[in-house]
Amino acid sequence: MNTTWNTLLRVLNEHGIVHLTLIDPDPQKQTPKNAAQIAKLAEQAGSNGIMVGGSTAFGIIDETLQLIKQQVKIPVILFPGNVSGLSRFADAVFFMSLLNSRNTYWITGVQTLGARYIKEFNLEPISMAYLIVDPGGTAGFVGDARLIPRDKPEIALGYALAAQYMGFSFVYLEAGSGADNAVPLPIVKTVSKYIDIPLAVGGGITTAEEAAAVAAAGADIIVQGTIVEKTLRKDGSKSLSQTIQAIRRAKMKQ
Ligand code: 1GP
Repeated sequence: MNTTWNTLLRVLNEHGIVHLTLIDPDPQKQTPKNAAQIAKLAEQAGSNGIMVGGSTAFGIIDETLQLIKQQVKIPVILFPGNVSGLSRFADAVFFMSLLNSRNTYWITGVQTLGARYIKEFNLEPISMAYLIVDPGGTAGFVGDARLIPRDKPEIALGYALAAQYMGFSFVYLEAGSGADNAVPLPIVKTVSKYIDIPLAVGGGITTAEEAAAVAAAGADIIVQGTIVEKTLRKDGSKSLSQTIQAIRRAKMKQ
């Protein structure tokens, strides 16, 4: 089946790693036109999909998605921070549950409110267990997360295995957008060693070396947002393409 999830799994099979570029459609951060330019350059650099979303996104998401869809062929996937992050103009949606939230709204509530729109908009839902690791950034604050301590890989593993047993398609370890430090490698190593579903890692991954280390530690999907926006403005797709080559090389060595 030619679904978005199957497309990503095929990339994973072929290259050992998937790279996703996150674009925050918040109008305070960029215009829909800029967002579409970033998406185009990210595709040229070899990124395998565009995630659109953010903890504070609201309002002009439809326009952003329509412009992005005009520019790229790679999948465009919603990463909604709330029901307002849904749009009929994407290919799929990460149907996420913030398992380590204190507030049931983020675990099953927002999903219940959004499910009908996903059906009506004919979006492909891809279930994701969302786990926020200290410091967690805006996502951790908004999502009222009991942040996974950075020195406790076993807690992350417990959540990740529980997610697998509950039937989630994949696990996403999030340190928070713009985090000073990405998810610690021992957490990535421990979780990836024991789970059988794909592991995504994001938040604060900046240099090619850092991304390669996260890939070598066992991540199947690497998500980058902030640094992509910064470097694409500076040098077009050059830095991002170097990062993507670095994560693929890291997997080839294994
Ligand atoms: C998305 O947090 C990631 O979930 C993106 O983080 O903006 O730090 O790359 P960055």
